[in-house]
Amino acid sequence: INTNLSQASTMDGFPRFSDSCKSLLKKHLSPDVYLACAGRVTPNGFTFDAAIQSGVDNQDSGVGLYAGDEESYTVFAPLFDKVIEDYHNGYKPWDTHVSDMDSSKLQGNPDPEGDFVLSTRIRVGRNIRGLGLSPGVSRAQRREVERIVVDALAKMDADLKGKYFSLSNMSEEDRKQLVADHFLFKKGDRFLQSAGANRDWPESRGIFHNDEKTFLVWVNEEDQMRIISMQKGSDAKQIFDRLSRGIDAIEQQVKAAGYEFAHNDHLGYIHSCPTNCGTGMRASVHVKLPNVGKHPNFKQWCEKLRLQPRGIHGEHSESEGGVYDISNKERLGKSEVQLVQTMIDGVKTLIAAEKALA
Ligand code: ADP
Ligand code: CIR
Repeated sequence: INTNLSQASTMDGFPRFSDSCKSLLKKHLSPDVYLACAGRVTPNGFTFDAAIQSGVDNQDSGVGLYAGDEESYTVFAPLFDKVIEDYHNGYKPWDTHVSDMDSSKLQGNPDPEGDFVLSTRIRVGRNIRGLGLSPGVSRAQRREVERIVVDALAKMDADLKGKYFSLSNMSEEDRKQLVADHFLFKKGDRFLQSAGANRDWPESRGIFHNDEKTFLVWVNEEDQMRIISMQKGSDAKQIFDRLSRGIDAIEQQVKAAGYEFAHNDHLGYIHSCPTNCGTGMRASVHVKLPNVGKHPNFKQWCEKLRLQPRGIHGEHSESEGGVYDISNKERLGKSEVQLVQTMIDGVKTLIAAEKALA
């Protein structure tokens, strides 16, 4: 397999973008970048066409590209580097990423009276080195991931102890309820569908959770693992602490099984979507902002606070009853502690604005 830059590329396959398309893929896929990448393929056989298919099919993508394996980030670096720099606030190809999971450093509560924040959730993604990322994983590798992760989760104890529910055995009613209650991923996401990440659905997918549904792990969705800590209210410190213990406990078991998390000093934890590299962390609140949310400057304010607004059922959904999902936008180049603090401080500012506008 030739992963060499010198392999001849032509513009014959250059994608068409609509005038209204605002994706980072369209913005950064110049003819030069295309010619540098189009003839390349990763050592695992993941092609450049596969990496950009989601953004070509879905012209309303915000980003529009996915990695099929850890090597995609280097083999297709002319495109991935530019998108990463743009999304993660100027992060450069020579920058290094540092992790910090010390929850005792977190300051303050965004809503101590409990009038605005309904619930808080912090998630990270993790993938296992050598087993493909969802757009490029083979069926056998996906089965191996489920086996490793389910074995690891069976060893959780105390408040992290729980049960694994395979999607293949789950009733449609139970599945829908878990999605509606904000615990489980959606089915048939068209962005992941085009990326090839939904092959063999629902095989090898599932969810683990403790009795209280405050510690959850999604298996083989967009990433091999999404590790989640959530609860009602706004005690980010407690949620972060539970998450941190959960990640450590899983990592220990993954190592005992002879594997390791895919990670490097530049990209932090490797994820299938370039928006998630680094910490893979999205710390969010569901918060009542009926006045701020409909203000014409809402999106600009969020951008300035380095926050991302989403709707009530997550990405690509709408707000209902003035409740928004507000989280940190960046995940790379800042530590986990810094990102959760960004969310806490920014949400405090938005709540102050909501009070002023009410
Ligand atoms: P991800 O967070 O993994 O990027 P989504 O944006 O699709 O993915 O969100 C996944 C689910 O988590 C959705 O059902 C969403 O409503 C829910 N969720 C996100 N933040 C919160 C929160 N603070 N409280 C309760 N549910 C939340
Ligand atoms: C898009 O470009 O809009 C989708 N591919 C999602 C991008 C970021 N979200 C994510 O990783 N969950």
